[in-house]
Amino acid sequence: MSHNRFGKLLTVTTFGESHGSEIGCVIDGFPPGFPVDREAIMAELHRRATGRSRHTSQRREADEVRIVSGVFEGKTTGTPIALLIENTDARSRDYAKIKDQVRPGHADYTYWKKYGLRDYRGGGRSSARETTMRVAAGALAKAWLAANFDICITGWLAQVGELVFDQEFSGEVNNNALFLPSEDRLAELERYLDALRKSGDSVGARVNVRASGVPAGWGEPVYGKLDAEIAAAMMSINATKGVEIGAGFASVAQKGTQHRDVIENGAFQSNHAGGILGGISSGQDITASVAFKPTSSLRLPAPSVDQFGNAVEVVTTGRHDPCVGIRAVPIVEAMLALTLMDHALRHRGQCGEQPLHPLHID
Ligand code: EPS
Repeated sequence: MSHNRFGKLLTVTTFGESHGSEIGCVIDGFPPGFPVDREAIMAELHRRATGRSRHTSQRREADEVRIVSGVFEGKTTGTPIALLIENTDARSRDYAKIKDQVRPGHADYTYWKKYGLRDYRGGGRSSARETTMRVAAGALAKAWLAANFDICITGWLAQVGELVFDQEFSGEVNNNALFLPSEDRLAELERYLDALRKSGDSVGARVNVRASGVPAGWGEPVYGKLDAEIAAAMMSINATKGVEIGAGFASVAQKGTQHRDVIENGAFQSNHAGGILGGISSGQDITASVAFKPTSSLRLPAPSVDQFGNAVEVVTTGRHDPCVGIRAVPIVEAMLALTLMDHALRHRGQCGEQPLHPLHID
């Protein structure tokens, strides 16, 4: 299976399956001499981990990261950084019943059609377990962006089903286990999720993300647009069904006079562009919004087929997320961090460190 590598100058190759012995990644192109804080990686992994609340999968992975190479005396050496995490709590027997069956809404069918076989244990490579390594690599990218450019990346849960949370976001509170912008509606969301879990169903979600402090000028024209690569990065996350940059699909109903971000007193007066113009960062906050589908592994029976074409009723047992969008928040942040760091290196490679034009707009 190819296409397991992300990025151009900063590359991350992930490997492993949900129920294999280990998952891991190799990060290549990371600049040398950067201090690596294993605890900071662990903190990010903990934010994404299963079993942090009753509202996410109850699989309890230790997610202890092992730094295998590329770091010497606490600093990156410029050589490939390999990270490994052991899978400690896979329960493959949960999948025995559906090993020949197609879960409606899952990649079971398409993996069979593409490869002729599939590792049915926990979804194998198609499992969201793979996103662990994105978050580990993203933790390094976040730290590098913060140390070198003071860039801050914040994601939050903006919507779950019909519950919309975005309006209250002040930009500060982001530490509750459900990644709500404000704790004021935590109880309401918990009640909603409790009822959902009891019903056996799942629900979709929207995750918003913002990067502040990104200098103007990052990105590429035409085929390497920053917004295109952010969209691709987000679409590569399991269960993503849509990505918006800035005003996104709301742009459809806007007039040009409303959408354009006018410049007065040396500053942009709005940010419908989401911080990207012509595929290149403008220096405004980069904003994106990602839609996650409801997960497809449900204990509620559904009509389907097995691999021999027989009609079956599929019931998925095991430990699943009723709303995968919750744990997607740190993954979205990680993918934005990796995309931005890749572009930082690409920009430096072609244009150097210094701004090439004196005009500056806040
Ligand atoms: C997942 C199914 C569940 C989740 C898993 C993602 O695990 P299992 O494969 O054991 O059924 O717990 O998430 C993780 C293990 C993780 O670390 O994110 C799926 O179908 O995507």
